[in-house]
Amino acid sequence: MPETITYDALLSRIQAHDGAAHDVFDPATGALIGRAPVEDESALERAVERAHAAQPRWAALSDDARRAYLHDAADAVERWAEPLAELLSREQGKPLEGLNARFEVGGCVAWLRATADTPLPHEVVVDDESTFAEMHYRPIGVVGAITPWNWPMMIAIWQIAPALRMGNTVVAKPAQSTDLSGLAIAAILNIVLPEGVLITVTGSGRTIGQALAAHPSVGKIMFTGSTEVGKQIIEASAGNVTRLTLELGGNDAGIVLPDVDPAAIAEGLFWGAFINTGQTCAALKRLYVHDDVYDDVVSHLAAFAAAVPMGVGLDTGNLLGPLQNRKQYETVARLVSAARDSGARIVLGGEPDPAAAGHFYPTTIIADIDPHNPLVVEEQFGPALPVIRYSDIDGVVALANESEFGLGASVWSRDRAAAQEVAGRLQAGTVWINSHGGLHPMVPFGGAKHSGYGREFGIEGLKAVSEPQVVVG
Ligand code: TAP
Repeated sequence: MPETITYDALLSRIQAHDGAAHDVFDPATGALIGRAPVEDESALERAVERAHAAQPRWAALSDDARRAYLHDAADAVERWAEPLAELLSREQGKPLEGLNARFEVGGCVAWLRATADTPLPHEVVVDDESTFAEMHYRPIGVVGAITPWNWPMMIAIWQIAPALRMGNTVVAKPAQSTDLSGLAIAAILNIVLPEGVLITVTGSGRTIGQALAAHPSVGKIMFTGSTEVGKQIIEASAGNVTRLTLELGGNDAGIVLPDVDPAAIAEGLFWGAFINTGQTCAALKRLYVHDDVYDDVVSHLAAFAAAVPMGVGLDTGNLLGPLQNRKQYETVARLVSAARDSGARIVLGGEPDPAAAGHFYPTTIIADIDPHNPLVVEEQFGPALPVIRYSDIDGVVALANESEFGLGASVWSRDRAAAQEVAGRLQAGTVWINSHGGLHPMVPFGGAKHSGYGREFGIEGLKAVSEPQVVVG
């Protein structure tokens, strides 16, 4: 019998059928969509043991064999793409269309294939009369993969695919508010992967996540989430000298120079800030605009923003959705209230509908705001963008760099050399020119300062999940 590729078939593979579980609700409608298992530390212990036992066989395969598995996994995700996107939309809230659920599933396929195809040959570091030395990249062992709820399938793939490619096995711990999405993407990969190579354990971060980070048989933790939890992972893993890649919070600045065409950049600014309804680590979260073009940039941006539909993800035409959870909704509401109370000008939005069933916060743009207002200083992680006026480039660079975060930044100008000069003064892991937040599987990505350390993607990303070994002679 061929597999039945439907949403119900996907849900029945991953739902809790017995044992401890929690209800999962659609953040757009409040409807119950399923039940997710809640596992305990003994399940984590069993998972690490299984992954540890499976690792030598997986590592003993040739690199080509593991690359073929990743392509087979990409084929499986392509076959199941529509049910995966539907689940993502129902559980995370993001619409099917636009840079949302189908786009995220497509990103999983693209990253699986790119990770399979990235070459990582031995590197000759010295070859002279006295010495021949090469760098080889060996597996670490078991990798723990801990993910957030904003891009729950794609970020899982960012961690899992390179770890598998390099001969590690993986124990994955999804964010509890999107654990069906984490279970689903792993279940589809497991249609093709050998037993024990990828195991998902669901449950609370404070128990399962902490135990994974502290486990002596886990050689590396790939973590994406908040800076606060990142610090807890550093502490939990220190005793085992566990390797860490930490992709943490961000509060990306965008700096608009005075020579821009405000109409031409409005769309790029909007999607830089509002992709995934603002719930993106490297979204543009504070926009600094030169006084000469300030009013025009604000009005073109607000006009573009007002026309972008927000609503239930499965309804045709919507490009923005709800906040994924109530806690995040409350953070955005608190920060917008603080901005309003300070006398900042609400150009668009700012008035959520109290009767809405889901966690919808309207697209909000706030102008004439103090650079030290909480909406500017804190990470809002939602659809509310502060636009700050500036007149002095040294001053605005200093403001951009004041943040403890340093994930991304952008500079907007018709003059590439001028933009690059400003880019060179910004403390951020990535600086985009005339765009914000675009990622590519071959371009290393990661943060400076409290946005974390280590780099994902491309050759750097493969090296990050391997143990470098120098072979001399
Ligand atoms: P967190 O609360 O940090 O949760 C992230 C993950 O860590 C979840 O799976 C969580 O499990 C788990 N966790 C919680 N406490 C833990 C502990 N003590 N030990 C180990 N694991 C623990 O973040 P979030 O709310 O999901 O995501 C929002 C934040 O992530 C934002 O700051 C955002 O900027 C950042 N983020 C960064 C990036 C990149 S690439 N830099 C990408 C996306 C998001 P539970 O869900 O069960 O608590």
